[in-house]
Amino acid sequence: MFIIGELINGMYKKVAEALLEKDATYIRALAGAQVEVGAQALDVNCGPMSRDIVGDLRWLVENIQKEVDVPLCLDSTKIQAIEEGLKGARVKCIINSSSADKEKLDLYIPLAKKYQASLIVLTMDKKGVPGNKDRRLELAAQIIEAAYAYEFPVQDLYLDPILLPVNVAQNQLFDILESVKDFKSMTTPSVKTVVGLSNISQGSKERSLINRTFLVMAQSYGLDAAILDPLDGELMNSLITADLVLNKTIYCGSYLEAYKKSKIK
Ligand code: THG
Repeated sequence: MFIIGELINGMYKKVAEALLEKDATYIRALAGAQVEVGAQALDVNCGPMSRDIVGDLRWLVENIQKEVDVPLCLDSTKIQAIEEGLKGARVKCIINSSSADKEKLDLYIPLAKKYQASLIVLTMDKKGVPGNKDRRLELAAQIIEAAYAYEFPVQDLYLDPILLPVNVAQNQLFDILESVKDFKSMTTPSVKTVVGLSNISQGSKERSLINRTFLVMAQSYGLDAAILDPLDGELMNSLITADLVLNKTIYCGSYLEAYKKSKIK
């Protein structure tokens, strides 16, 4: 499982404050702490309160990479902000994200190629988030077709079935799991798959339990990557153990420690 730390997001009050005050020390510490416990990439999102998304994303990118050298997952709906982040980054980037609309793909795929970045595409379009797995598959096919047309490597393409909160779309969760498996079977080599894990428990109690239960299930459906809270130790232990059961890592008596010592490389 490729672990993308979710905590540098202006959705969190402290991050929004740090952005406002340009508190680089706080942001750098948050980057370091996530990588320390096993994050292999960091999501970077200015949040809904930012008044200067382009400048804020650039500032975040510049300061985070003073602390860590993992790939950065540039999370914005504003393509100018993403390009500014790409320009400022000396590490590999993941563009987060495009929708499946043709006019968006025509902008984002060439951008990803230009900067040799990976690209996350959400399986949604102007008509909204799909209500079933057939529609997700249809959109996935359109996205893959566009990637082929641009000769964009499918291994650098992450499809996101859009994980919805259990308290609003409980009946969608099984379809989302099956979509992960469906997407993986569409191409050779396979496309990659990713979800924003914490979405599932927004507005619920027992958030950590819901997150880690779904994550383990999604791992067994072939999920490649997740944007998650790496400081949630129980979640990380479940992730590591599921990778072990799925024969992704070698078993030894103290596999949890061994895995953590290796910083989940
Ligand atoms: N897909 C892709 N990118 C994404 C998402 C996705 N990026 C954003 C998001 N979804 C993933 N990141 C988060 C980060 C935080 C939370 C959920 C998803 C979260 N935050 C608390 C909340 O809203 O309750 C904030 C609480 C606080 O203020 O402390 O849950 O799906 N490609």
